[in-house]
Amino acid sequence: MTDAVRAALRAQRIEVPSWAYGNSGTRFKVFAQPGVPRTPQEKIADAAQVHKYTGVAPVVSLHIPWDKVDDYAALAKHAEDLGVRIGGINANVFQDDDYKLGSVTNPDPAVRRKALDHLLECVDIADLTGSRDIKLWFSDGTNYPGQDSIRARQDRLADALQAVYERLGDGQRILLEYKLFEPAFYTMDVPDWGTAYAHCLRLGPKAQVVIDTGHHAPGTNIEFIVAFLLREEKLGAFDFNSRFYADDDLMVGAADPFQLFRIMHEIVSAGALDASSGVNFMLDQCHNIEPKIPAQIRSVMNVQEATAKALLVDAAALDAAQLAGDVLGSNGVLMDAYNTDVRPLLADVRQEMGLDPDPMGAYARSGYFEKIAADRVGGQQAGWGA
Ligand SMILES: [Mn+2]
Repeated sequence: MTDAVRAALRAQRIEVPSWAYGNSGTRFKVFAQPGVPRTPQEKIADAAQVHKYTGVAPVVSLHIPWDKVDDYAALAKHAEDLGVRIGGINANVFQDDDYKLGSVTNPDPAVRRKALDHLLECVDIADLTGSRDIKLWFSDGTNYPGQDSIRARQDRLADALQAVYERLGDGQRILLEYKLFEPAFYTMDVPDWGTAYAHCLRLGPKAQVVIDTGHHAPGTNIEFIVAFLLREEKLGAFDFNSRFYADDDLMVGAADPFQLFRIMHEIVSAGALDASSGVNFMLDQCHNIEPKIPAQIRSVMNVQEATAKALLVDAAALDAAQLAGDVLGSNGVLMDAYNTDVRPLLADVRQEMGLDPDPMGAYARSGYFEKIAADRVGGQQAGWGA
C-alpha cells in the first residue's frame, strides 16, 4: 500500500496561476512587493521556482489580457526552457468599461460581440500554446431586482457558450466556473454548480465545471458537489484557495485543512487523482501580504498533505464499516487517516524524487528572492489588472 501511495504522490500534478506572482490586494489597497514580475516571462520564471522545489507543479495558467504577448509560441518555448509548460487560458471579460452591465449577457449586442470575440481569441491563444483548457468565469449579473431579465441573460449566456464550444479544437474543452456573488450582488448569471452543470450538459462532453472552493455560501458541502460532478463526468477542474468569509483567495488549506481532506477523499475514492481523469487541480489565489513564491510553495504542500491523508484512508476497512452500517467505525476510519502526520512521508517522497525534503527552506536558502529583488528594478510591476 505504501508504494502505491508514494507513486500517487510522485505523480500528482498541480497547476499554478500566473497572477499569483503579481501584486494583488483588496478593493482598499494593493501593496507592492520587491521582486514582483514585470512581464509574463518573469511570472513563468517564478512559477518554475515552485515546480523546482515541489516537483509536482509543472504547469502554469495564463490570464488574457494580463499575460498578452506578441508571440505565444515563444512564450510556450520560454516555459519549456524553464522546465514548465503553459496550462489553462483564463479569459477576462470583467475589466472593460463596456462590461458594466455584463459581458456575454449584456443587453447590448455590440458588447456581447466584443466579449465573445475575446473568448474566441482565448481559443486562438490556446491553439498557439498547446493548451487544453479554456477557462471561463463571468462577472456578469445584476445588482437590483428588475434590472434585467434573468431568463434573457441565460439565453445570451447559452448563445456565447455555444459559439465558443463550436470553435474548440480537438482535445480542447471549456471549463465553466461559477460564483455565488460578487461583483454582482442580486443575481450572478452563473451563481452555482447547478447552473454551470446545466449549461455544460447542454453543450456536450467538451464542457465541464470548475469548482472554485471560495465561490460558495458558507457551510456549503463542497465534497458533495465534487462527488456528484465526478459521477456525471462533469468535473473539469478545481480552483483551490481557502476562505473564512467570502472569496478570500487565501492559501488553500489555510482556513480549513479538513475540508480540503474531505474533497481529496472524494477525488481519491473515485480514482480521479490521476492526470488521466482529466480533473485539473489548479490554485487560484492572491497573495496580498505574504511573499508570493513561498506562498505558492506552501499551497502546493498543503494540497499534497491533504492528498496523502486521503490516500491513507483504509478503503477496505471503510467499505466494510459502511456496509455494516457502522456509523462510528466508518467515521473513525476516515479520521484515523486525517489525523496521521504525513509530513515525514512527503519529505521521504521528495527525497525519492531528488528534491530537498524541505521545499520552503530550500527556496529560502536558494537566494532567488534576493536576486529578483535586485534585478527587477524599474518597469511596471505586474499586478491586479496588469
Ligand atoms: Mn477562480
